[in-house]
Amino acid sequence: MPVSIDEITSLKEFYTAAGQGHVFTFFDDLSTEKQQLFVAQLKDIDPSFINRVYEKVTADEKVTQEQNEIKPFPAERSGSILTANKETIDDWETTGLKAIAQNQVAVILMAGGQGTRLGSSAPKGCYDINHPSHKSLFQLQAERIIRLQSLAQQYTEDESSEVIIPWYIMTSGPTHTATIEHFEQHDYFGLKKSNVVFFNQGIMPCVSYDGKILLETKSKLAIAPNGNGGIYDALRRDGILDDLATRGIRFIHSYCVDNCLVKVADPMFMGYCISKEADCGNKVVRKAYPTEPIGVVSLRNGKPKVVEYSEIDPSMAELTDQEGQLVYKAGNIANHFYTLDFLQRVKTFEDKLDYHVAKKKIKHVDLTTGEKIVPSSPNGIKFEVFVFDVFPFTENLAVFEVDRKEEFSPLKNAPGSGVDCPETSLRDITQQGLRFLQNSGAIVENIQEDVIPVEISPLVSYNGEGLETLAGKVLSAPVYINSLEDLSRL
Ligand code: UD2
Repeated sequence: MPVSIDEITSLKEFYTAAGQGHVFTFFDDLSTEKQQLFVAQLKDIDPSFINRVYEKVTADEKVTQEQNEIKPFPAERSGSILTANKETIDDWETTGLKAIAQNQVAVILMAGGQGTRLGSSAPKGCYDINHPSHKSLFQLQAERIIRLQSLAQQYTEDESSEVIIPWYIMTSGPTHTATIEHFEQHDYFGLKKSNVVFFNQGIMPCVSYDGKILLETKSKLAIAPNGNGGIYDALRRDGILDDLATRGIRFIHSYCVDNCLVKVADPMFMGYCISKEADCGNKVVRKAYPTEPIGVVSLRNGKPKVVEYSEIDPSMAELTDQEGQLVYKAGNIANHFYTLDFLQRVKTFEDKLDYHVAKKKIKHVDLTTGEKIVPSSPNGIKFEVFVFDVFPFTENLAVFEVDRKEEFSPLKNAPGSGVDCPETSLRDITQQGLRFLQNSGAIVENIQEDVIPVEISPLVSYNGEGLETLAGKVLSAPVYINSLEDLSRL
């Protein structure tokens, strides 16, 4: 139904009273159709809320680190796969697999980021790191779910019952349609469509450094996804919490899209957190160098907190102990565990979650000339909530240290940049494939420098298991095992 003049007048008054009336600068010259669309966008946003967020984040920037007592997260409160004995690790894994077998585990993928550093306009999950099979990151993750479902089958009480790990994928405006199209084109990579659920995170308007909402065009506000912490609100708003409850899910693994080594629904991590009766959990790796772009888990005023790499004070990041090790070394890799109860509880403290400032280059329209401006340096602010900002509100956060080389190879930067880029992703997953073969007792010969020596499909092995038949065999590279049939031929 067309919007009435009265409605437009009161909307103008609403924005003007909040000091944001400039968004109507070009309104009267727009076509009726554009006016209608613009009004629909403006009605969805509360300008005084944007002002409050802006005032809070700019005030928070002035709070110095000294005013908050920050300490490293105590090692004795973390579990570590690097130091635990085999029996303990096996126990964690069995606990996790049993929960999966009882269909109590779901996975949430945060895939709403725009991947600007990588320089690709497609969603990051569609990225092909140039694996021989040219699988996308989404496909690697889907195949790990399929394999894990079949590994957990042996723990079901009734062998005929189907193990399902439902996969919830959070997208944002810029990634939503292309993500769904990618799954449709690939027939959901062998997963049942009904067990893959897409949901859309929220948005926030972008503002200038003095807090004024920017116009992307004369009839549209400049907006951006509201950060991966938008997950909590989106889960509730889009009915995902209800769907989890209906399916009988108790434990959830969430993770970020751009890590080719990610252990989706990792039974060891799930089992560790379940055995600790944690409400929330976080995986960490040892931070490699002070400026590595990962957050560090610490304690702020006694409460667990991730200090993000974009906000850490350099003196804190560089601090070393007597052995020369980084003091703040518990590096966050964006892999989180939650109980469903905890996710349901988030609404009780959600209004206390902080917004963070990301200073970005924001395309906008000049209000005086109407000209489109494409800035070459940051000119405004995007507001983001971080997924880990719920940690201070947890009752029992489990921190779980894992082996970086087996679990973390982030894809952040453009090809050729040498760090956290497609080449390092391919190198790390290939090295892992070689380790899987060597650990199973196979010998790989004829490795040539210019040929990728190994690819093992996650459908064949999730974590190096399932390759026992290769013990003692001499294999000539390249060894590409794409299916159980390929394996049986070796
Ligand atoms: C994230 C972590 C950082 C470290 C690093 C490891 C946060 C806030 N920071 O930093 O501490 O663990 O990853 O790789 O988690 N995303 C959304 N919606 C958004 C923004 C991001 O879904 O609005 C997703 C994005 O698609 C990705 C994940 O969140 O899967 C992490 O986003 P990022 O790559 O921008 O995070 P980064 O590398 O700055």
